[in-house]
Amino acid sequence: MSILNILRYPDPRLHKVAKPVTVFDEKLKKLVADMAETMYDAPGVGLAASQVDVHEQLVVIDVSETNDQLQVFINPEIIWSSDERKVYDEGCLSVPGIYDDVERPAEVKVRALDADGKPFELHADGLLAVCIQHEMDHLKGKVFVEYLSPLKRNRIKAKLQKEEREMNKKAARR
Ligand code: GNR
Ligand code: NI
Repeated sequence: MSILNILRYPDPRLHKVAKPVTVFDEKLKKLVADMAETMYDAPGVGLAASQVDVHEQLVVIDVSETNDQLQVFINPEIIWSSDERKVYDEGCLSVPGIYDDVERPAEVKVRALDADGKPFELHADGLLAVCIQHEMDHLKGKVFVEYLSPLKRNRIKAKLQKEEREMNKKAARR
């Protein structure tokens, strides 16, 4: 298994639209395992393939306290969402250190395939519902900061670009 590099906002590759998975083979299983390892290592509660520069419709999520309830969603579709909305203070591994409120449907029903290509449906609420919608946005090339005001988004962009420059300077000195 390997830990994959997570793209950081405002990397333009985060805005690519992911294509459906069509082949369910060992290579896909390896990608799922590497994405799970990368998510647990980060640590995060979810990871979309787009974040590791693989532009295929694949998401891993584990919202359990014990980190032993991995859920894999391939080619996910939201087939129902509640009229009720909830605000959640979201974060993102591609936008490190930034948290802000995002309003989304409180509950969703999702249809997806598992790592073997077998279809399943799931009704989600709470953090799982937030996470599924956040990850599916990544697959569409959307990062949660795009829900914030342009002023906030530009401040976040500037802060992360500055951090990136500092990181690159440090790396060059070594
Ligand atoms: O680890 C994560 N935590 C989180 C918290 C609130 C709302 C969404 C998330 S998802 C995030 C991991 C991530 O960036 N997934 O794309
Ligand atoms: Ni994210």
